[in-house]
Amino acid sequence: MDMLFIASNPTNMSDASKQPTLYGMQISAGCRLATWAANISEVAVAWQEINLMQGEHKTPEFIRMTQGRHCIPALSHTLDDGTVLEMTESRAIARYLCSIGNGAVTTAFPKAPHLTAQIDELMDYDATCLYKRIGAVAYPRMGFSSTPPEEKDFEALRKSLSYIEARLSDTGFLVGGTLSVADLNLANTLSMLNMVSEIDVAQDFPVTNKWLAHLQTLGNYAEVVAPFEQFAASKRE
Ligand SMILES: N[C@@H](CCC(=O)N[C@@H](CS)C(=O)NCC(=O)O)C(=O)O
Repeated sequence: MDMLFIASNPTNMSDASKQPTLYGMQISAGCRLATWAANISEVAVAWQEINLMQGEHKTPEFIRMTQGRHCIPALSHTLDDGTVLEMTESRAIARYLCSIGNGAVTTAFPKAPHLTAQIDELMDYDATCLYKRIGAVAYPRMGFSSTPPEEKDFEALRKSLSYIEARLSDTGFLVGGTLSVADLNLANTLSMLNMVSEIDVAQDFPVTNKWLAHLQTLGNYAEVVAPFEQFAASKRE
């Protein structure tokens, strides 16, 4: 398990020893979300690879750190007063990293709770619906499921894309006319569309397509997604 540092320009952190550590594998969508959020928010994080195939998530220390869940991504962050935050759940980790960072990614609108509610709504939608729908189509193609996708799975995914298309305003963002963690979350999940050649996003969902193209120019998206793109390409061959 090699440790390396993957982001520069620490913000709001008093010294390097207080940098959070992210644990995971870059082909995991949740790990990519956390890494991308840290980069855009200029939070320097240490990266520790946890190779699931080699069982590195089943070590006693990782099981302890994840409170028995042994899942990635996980984050550990020692605060200035010595408090140790150890947590799982990619969306919550992304929110946290954005909230301790440079403010480039909105996580809440303190003066407009109705907008915060929309961030929450969309991220809950990702967790409970969108991710499962795209997973139903993409996971079998990545070798992570043996259930081949059916027409109803494609229809469900199209329904989600129609929903996102309608939720995008002419500001080019999902909520409040500004970049929020909901944009990062949903765009990151939709990176798995590269396994779904049956859906022509550019033609059928042009607003979503433009939004995705813009989001993919932000921060180190290209670098973060590269291992997954390579993996996906190898599965498409
Ligand atoms: N809802 C969680 C899902 C985490 C999850 O299922 N991670 C998978 C890899 S993508 C994992 O760690 N599997 C190994 C295990 O659970 O033992 C999140 O978004 O972080």
